Amino acid sequence: MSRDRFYITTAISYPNGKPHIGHAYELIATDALARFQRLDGKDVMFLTGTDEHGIKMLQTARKEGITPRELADRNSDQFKRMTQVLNASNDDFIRTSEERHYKASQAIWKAMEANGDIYKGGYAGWYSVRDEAYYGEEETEVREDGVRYGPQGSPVEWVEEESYFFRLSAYGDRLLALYEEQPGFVGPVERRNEVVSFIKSGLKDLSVSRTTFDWGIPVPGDERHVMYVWVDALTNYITAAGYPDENADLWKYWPADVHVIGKDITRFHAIYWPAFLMSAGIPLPKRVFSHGFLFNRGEKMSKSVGNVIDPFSMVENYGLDQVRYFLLREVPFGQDGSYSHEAIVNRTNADLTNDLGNLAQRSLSMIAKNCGGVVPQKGTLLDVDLAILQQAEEALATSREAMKTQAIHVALASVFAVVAEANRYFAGQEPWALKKSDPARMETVLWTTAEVVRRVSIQCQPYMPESSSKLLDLLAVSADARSFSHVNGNELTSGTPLPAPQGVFPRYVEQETAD
Ligand code: ME8
Repeated sequence: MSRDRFYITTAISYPNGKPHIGHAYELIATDALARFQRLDGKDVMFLTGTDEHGIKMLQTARKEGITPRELADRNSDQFKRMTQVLNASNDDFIRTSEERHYKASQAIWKAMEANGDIYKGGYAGWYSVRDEAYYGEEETEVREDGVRYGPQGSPVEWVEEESYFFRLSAYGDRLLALYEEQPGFVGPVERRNEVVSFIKSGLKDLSVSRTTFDWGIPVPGDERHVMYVWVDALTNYITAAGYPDENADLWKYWPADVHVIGKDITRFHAIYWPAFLMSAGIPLPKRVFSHGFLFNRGEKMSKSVGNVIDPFSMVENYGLDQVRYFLLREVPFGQDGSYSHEAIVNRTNADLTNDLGNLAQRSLSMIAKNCGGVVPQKGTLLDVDLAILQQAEEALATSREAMKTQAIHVALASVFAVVAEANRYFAGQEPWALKKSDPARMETVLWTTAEVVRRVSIQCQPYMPESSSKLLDLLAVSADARSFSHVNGNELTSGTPLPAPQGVFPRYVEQETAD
């Protein structure tokens, strides 16, 4: 029987600089969503990569005195390294400078052209290099410094040149119908509303080629033009699925189940992308989900302010799973969030070291000392035991529902509610006091606690893969019994030898030098 497929993507990042925490956040969240579906039995394809063309790349390269390709090579390697350092489970890493991507981008261009949606004209209007976006004059404003800015707060410049256009204006009604028929096409709902009102204000045709530089994919049949970077960037999602070879094995993954992106690029994914696909006769992705922005103590990160936090040093300082957990638990996915040293330390010491870590450590060391280092006897389960076991099982149902709408924080909260309750259970049952009075009952309480730790650890894998795996090792759970189908069933067998217990979540201790 063929398994359900699940294709999930991140945005592809501009490698005009090194990866920052916003990039790390998106990758970690998308990885958690991908791992969740994999553990739930789906055949998952997870894609990430770098978006290497456009004027922004060219300008940065010029400033550094290197070619855009050299800049792309150098920084793309950093983004690849980030996938490893963050333990991302992506199946592919696409670079838009690859041959396969030139083929796909030229093919979609030709398909849109064949459909009568591409025509030549002249463009005169405002362009933001930082956003690589065209803006209508009404979306821009001149500020006190005399500079004109676009809606995302980046400066815009006047551009006038010969350009090919995409007949975006013809797609307004079809796009509105799409959001009507598929209310989940854009999430969260605030982003959907923005997109709808933008379309209702009237769509203009989109300039889709440039002639003033050549760092891009040549327009088929007119090589003086390169494609507007967003035409090629969006196409990456189908390049990786084998387009234009619709017989390619990977094409089975298209349409994507969800494109995970940041809120600033919703317009490109929820308007331009489905319009290009409709024009080219390619099925549409099922959903676009825009997450919020991360701020350092509430301030926007920027190189000039000097508060850009390097994800590599963050992982080194706090630990990978601590960073993953913090970002996924603390920030409701879809909303903006803030992080600070104190918030990370407090959250991870409280939830990971004190709650989950201690639960595992206390129960497993009691087992090592009092039950001969094997899984204790289950005995007769009382209502209190059954209740906590059941809550651990129910968290999975809650998580499955939450993950349908990328509510990662809700899924994670349901798992950690079990951990908190299990700590109350353990304290309330006082297994240390039962040691003399009722050793059989002590074993049952320890068995129940260990079994809850097993159920919880399986469910923690999408968020904290490495630590969860260590916990499952401590419970002697075999590698083939770690998917979600084993949460309910395959319970710990009394008498199974267990390895010596070890702490999994060390407490973060302030160092003299820490700022
Ligand atoms: O936009 N917090 O690339 P990019 C959270 N190449 N997310 C953030 C963030 C922050 N502070 N800063 C950026 C691009 N992001 C295009 C995408 S897709 C076909 C092309 C997110 O390197 C941002 O919203 O500027 C985007 O989803 C991703 O990081 C890459 O941003």
